[in-house]
Amino acid sequence: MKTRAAVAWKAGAPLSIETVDLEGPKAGEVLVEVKATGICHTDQFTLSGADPEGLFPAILGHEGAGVVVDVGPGVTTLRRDDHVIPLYTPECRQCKFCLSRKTNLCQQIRSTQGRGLMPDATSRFSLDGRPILHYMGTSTFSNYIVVPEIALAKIRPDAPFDKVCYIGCGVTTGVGAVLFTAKVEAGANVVVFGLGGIGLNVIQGAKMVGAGKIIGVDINPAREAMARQFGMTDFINPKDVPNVVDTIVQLTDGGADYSFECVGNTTLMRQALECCHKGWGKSVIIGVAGAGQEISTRPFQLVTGREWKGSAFGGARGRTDVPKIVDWYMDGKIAIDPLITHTLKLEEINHGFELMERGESIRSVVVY
Ligand code: NAD
Ligand code: AHE
Ligand code: ZN
Repeated sequence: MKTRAAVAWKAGAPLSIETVDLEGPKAGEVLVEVKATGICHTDQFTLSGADPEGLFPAILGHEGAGVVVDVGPGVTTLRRDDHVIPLYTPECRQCKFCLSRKTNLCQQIRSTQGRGLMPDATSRFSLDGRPILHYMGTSTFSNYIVVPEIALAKIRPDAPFDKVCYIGCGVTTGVGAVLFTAKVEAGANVVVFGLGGIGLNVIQGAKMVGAGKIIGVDINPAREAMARQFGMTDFINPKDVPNVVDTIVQLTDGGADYSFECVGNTTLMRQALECCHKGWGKSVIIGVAGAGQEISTRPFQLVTGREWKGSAFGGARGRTDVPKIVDWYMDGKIAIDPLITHTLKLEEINHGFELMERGESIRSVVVY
């Protein structure tokens, strides 16, 4: 079949709207009509060329929601008309990683997904006979996609696509990092570096579990108002203080219980670790740093009890946890609507990237 899609032909160039060919689902695969997709900073990171795994030409996008149109042979858990969220972190429930119960990083299809291919090592997308690669196993910047069954979370049919698409990455990543990765407890002091599409969701997760102080750090002063609305108690603009780490240590009587880096900046990653409380402070890296970058700190920071860890997709097990997070939204336990600052048509997708780069949007959502 044919589908409209925003194609990334090469790094650093705007996306190009094309009508591409899409092959139908093979065994264990599902054809999905994407109804809406968010634009995450990771899409921008890949398009910029800074992602060592970034491959071109490709159809980017990984924050979508849609409807099942057709299923391939052997698909048992989904059928036509089911509402779904594509998962860049699948959940096969059979691999060593899934069975460990220690991680959400299902590896069943990771090697082909990382090469922009379906599990049979081919692409379903092409134009004039030339293959176009998938991205993060999802490619939600295409109106129709083919996705493995294990990479789809079935969600309730009354959830609005143009809002719950954000649960496909940003909401789950931020809220999940608090609940599933850090397991923040009530009363704990939390520091969030970067108050964008991810960091604001860390704030709402922290508020949800009853955190004590919730300190936000951002160089964009326009982020303060929205962050306060979501539960931030204190705001630090690094440009206004001589030393961010000292300021946080003073505000928290010795350091944060938990910190989250939601920018992808290795200098901030170090600050996020070093602002943590001696003996127990935990710092979680969420931000994705550019190709070849490294983090550093004095080992003494770890010897004296601080912990450094990372979180992908908020530690959430997609098929199990995503439907629950959709319920939280529908029950009013988490907010999404105020964070979706712009709704665009597919033809306007490059404007969505510009808004993010200029710091004018939290999330832009493309509605098909
Ligand atoms: P965003 O662009 O919406 O937000 C980034 C925020 O960081 C902005 O508010 C910006 O003003 C702020 N910022 C930039 N430089 C700063 C600095 N030096 N000090 C303080 N604040 C600064 O991006 P996003 O969509 O929220 O994504 C954030 C990061 O998380 C990106 O690196 C993205 O790739 C990554 N990410 C990771 C996962 C995961 O599973 N680990 C999932 C989604 C996104
Ligand atoms: N490809 C990059 C790494 C990108 C990365 O860390 N991706 C996150 C999701 S970001 C979503 O916005 C992730 O889940 N990683 C786990 C995985 O298996 O990719 C690079 O630096 O190579
Ligand atoms: Zn993302």
